[in-house]
Amino acid sequence: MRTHIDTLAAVRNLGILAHVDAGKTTVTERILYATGTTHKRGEVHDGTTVTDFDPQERDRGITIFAAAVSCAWDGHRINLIDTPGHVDFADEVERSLRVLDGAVAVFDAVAGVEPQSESVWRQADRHGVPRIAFVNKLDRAGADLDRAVASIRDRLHPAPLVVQLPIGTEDGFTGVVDLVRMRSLVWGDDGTAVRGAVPEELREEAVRRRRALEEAVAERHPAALEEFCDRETLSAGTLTAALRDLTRTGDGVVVLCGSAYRNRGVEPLLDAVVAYLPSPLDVPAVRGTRDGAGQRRPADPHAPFAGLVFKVNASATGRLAYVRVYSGTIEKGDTVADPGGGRTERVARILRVMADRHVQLDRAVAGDIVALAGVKAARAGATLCDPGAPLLLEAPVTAEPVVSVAVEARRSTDTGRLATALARLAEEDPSLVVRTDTETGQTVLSGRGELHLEVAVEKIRRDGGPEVTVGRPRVAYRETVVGGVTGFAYRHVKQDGGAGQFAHVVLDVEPLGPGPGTVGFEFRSAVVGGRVPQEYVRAVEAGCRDALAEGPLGGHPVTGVRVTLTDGSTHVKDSSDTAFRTAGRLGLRAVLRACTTVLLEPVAEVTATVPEDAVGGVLGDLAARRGRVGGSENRGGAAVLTAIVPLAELFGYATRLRSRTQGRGTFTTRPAGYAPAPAPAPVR
Ligand SMILES: Nc1nc2c(ncn2[C@@H]2O[C@H](COP(=O)(O)OP(=O)(O)OP(=O)(O)O)[C@@H](O)[C@H]2O)c(=O)[nH]1
Ligand SMILES: [Mg+2]
Repeated sequence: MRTHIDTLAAVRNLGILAHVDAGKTTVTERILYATGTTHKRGEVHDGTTVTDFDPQERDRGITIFAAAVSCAWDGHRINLIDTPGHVDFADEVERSLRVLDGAVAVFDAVAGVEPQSESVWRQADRHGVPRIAFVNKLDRAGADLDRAVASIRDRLHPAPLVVQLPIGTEDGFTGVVDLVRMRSLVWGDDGTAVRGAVPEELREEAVRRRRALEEAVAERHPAALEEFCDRETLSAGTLTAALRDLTRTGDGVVVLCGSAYRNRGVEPLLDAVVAYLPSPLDVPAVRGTRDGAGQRRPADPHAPFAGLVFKVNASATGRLAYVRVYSGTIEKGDTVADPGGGRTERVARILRVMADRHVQLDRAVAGDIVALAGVKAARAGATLCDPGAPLLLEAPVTAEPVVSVAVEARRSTDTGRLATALARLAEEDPSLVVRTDTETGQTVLSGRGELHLEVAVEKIRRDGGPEVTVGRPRVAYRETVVGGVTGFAYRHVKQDGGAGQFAHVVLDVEPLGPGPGTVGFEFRSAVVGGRVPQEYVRAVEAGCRDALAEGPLGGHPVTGVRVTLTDGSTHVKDSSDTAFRTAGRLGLRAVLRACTTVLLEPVAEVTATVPEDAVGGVLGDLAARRGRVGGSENRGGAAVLTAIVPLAELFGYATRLRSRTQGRGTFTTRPAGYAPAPAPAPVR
C-alpha cells in the first residue's frame, strides 16, 4: 500500500501554457530530450516535434491539439500536456487544465506577457492550478528578463519570485546563476551543462538578487520569516521548502529563464517542476455527483475507480481516450461505466504515451494520466467509473461557438459519409457543434473562430473523408432586451374534453445588466401567498428557458434578461407542471415581442503589432471594420494597437493585415463578449 502512495507522490501532471509562439512545443521537445524520452531534438519549423504530430500542425507550424506525453526525471514521472496557444483552440486548454495539477507558463523574453498568456493565466487561476513561469527566448535580440518579470507582475499580479540570474544576454546568453544554491550552470553549444561557482563579475549582483528573493519569501512565509529574523539569511533548504509552499498556495510564482531553442535552461526547469509543483496527493479530492448528491473521491488506488476523459483521438487507425484517473485503479480488460452517456465500455488496452512510443500497462492508478484503447463511444468530457460505484465528474466547460459555416458534401452520394465525419469531429472536440438549420435544411458547423472551422474542414479531407463545399463564415448573433415590460399577464387555457390545462402567470421582464452586452439569464419569483405553488414556479422557469432559444428579431438565442414572476393563479383540476411550463414559454415569447429588443453580435479584442510606418493604414482599416481603437503603445520599436472589433468584420483580416504591413504585422484576438449590431437585422 505504501508503495502506491509513495509513487503517487512522485507524479507530476503538468501542462505547458502560453500565448501562441512563446515556445511551448519547443520547451516540451527539449524536456523529452533532456529526460531521455527522445534521442533527437525536433524543431517546430521543420515539422519534426513529438507533440505537434498532426499533419496540419506540422504544415501550419502551430499547435492545434493538446498532446499528452510522459517522461521521467529525477525519480519522478511527469505526465506532460503541450497545449495550443491560439485562441480558437482555447477549449483544448480548458479541458487540459481540468486534469492538471500544475503548469509551466511560458513567456517570450522580448514580448513579455501577451494577450493570450493573460487569458490562459486567468483560466489557470479559475482552476486553481499552481504555476511556475519560464521566461523563454532569452537568446533573442531585445530579450530582457527584468522587463518580462515586470510585465508578469503588472499584468498578471502574482508575486514573482525570480530564482535565477542570466549569464550573458541575447546571443551571449550562456547560462544561469541558481540563486537558491548560489552556483552557476553554463551550457555548451552542444547543450551539455557544466556546474560551477558564481562568476566573479556577477557575484555582487547575485548576492543582491538572492537577498531580494529571501525578503520576498520571508514576507509571505511565516517559517521562513522566523529563520530570516534569527539568522538574517535563508538556507537553500528553507528557501526551497518555502518556494514549494508559496507555489502551491498561489502566494508567489517562481520565475526561471532560458532559451528552449538553444537548449538552455531546461534541466533547472525540470528540477523546479519536481521541487515546487504539487503531486496528485497535494491537490484536493475530486468532486462529483452520485444520484444528484455531491461526493468527494480521494486520490486513493483502493477507492472505486473514477476518471475523466479529457481528450479523444479518433483516427482511422484507432480511437484513444486520454483519461486522468482520479481515484481507484483501472485494469486492462475492465468494464467501466460512462454514466453521462448511459453506456458501459471495455478497456482493451492501457497505454502510456512516451513520445512516438506507446508502453502497454496492466493497470493505472489514481493520479495518473493514460490513454485507453477500446473505449468506443465515450466523448471528451465524459466520466468513466466503476459500474458498482457510479459517479459523475463535472464535465469541462465548453465555450459557446461564435462562428458558423454551412457545409455540404460535393457529391450528394457522400452526404452520409459527411455526417459520419462531422460526428467524429464533434466527438473529439466538444467546442465544435453540428446542427441542421431548420429553415434552410443546411448542415451548419459552428466553432470558436475562422481558423478553428478551417482546421476542422481540412481534417475531414486529410482523414480521407468526402469532398466538402463550405459556405461563407457567419457569426452567431444574440438578441437582448434594452427596454422591459412589467405586469404582462398570460393565460394558458385549453379545454378540449378530457383533462384541461390551466396556467396563469404575470411576468416582469427587464435587461439583466446596465449595458446591452450583458449575457446570461436570471429568473426570480416574487409571488406572495402561495398563489403559484413552488413546483409550478420551477415549471415556469423551465418554460422561460425554452423561450430563450429563439428571440423575436431573427430567431437568435436571447441573452441578458431578467424575468420576475410576480403573480398568477391555478385551477384546482386543470393546473399541472406541463401547463405552467407552456405558460412560461408562450408567455415569455409574447412579452419579448412587447419589449424593446436589439440584435447583438460577438466582438473580439484585437491586438495588432505593426511597424510604426504602417500605423495609419492599419488604424484606418480597423475603423472601416467598425473597430473601436482602445490604445496604442510602442513596444520594442513596433506599435501595439488594441481595438474592439465585431467578429463578423474580422474574416479574412489576417490576409489584409499582411498586405497592409508588407508581411511585418501580426495580430491576435480574444473574445470580448457581445455588442449591439447595426440594424437592420442580418439574416442568419
Ligand atoms: N530564438 C528563439 N526561438 C525560439 C525559442 N523557443 C522557441 N522558439 C521558436 O519560436 C517559434 C514558436 O515556437 P513553438 O515551440 O512552436 O511555440 P508554441 O508556444 O508551441 O506555439 P503554439 O503551439 O502555436 O501556440 C518556433 O519557430 C521556435 O523555433 C527560443 O528559446 N529562442
Ligand atoms: Mg505549440
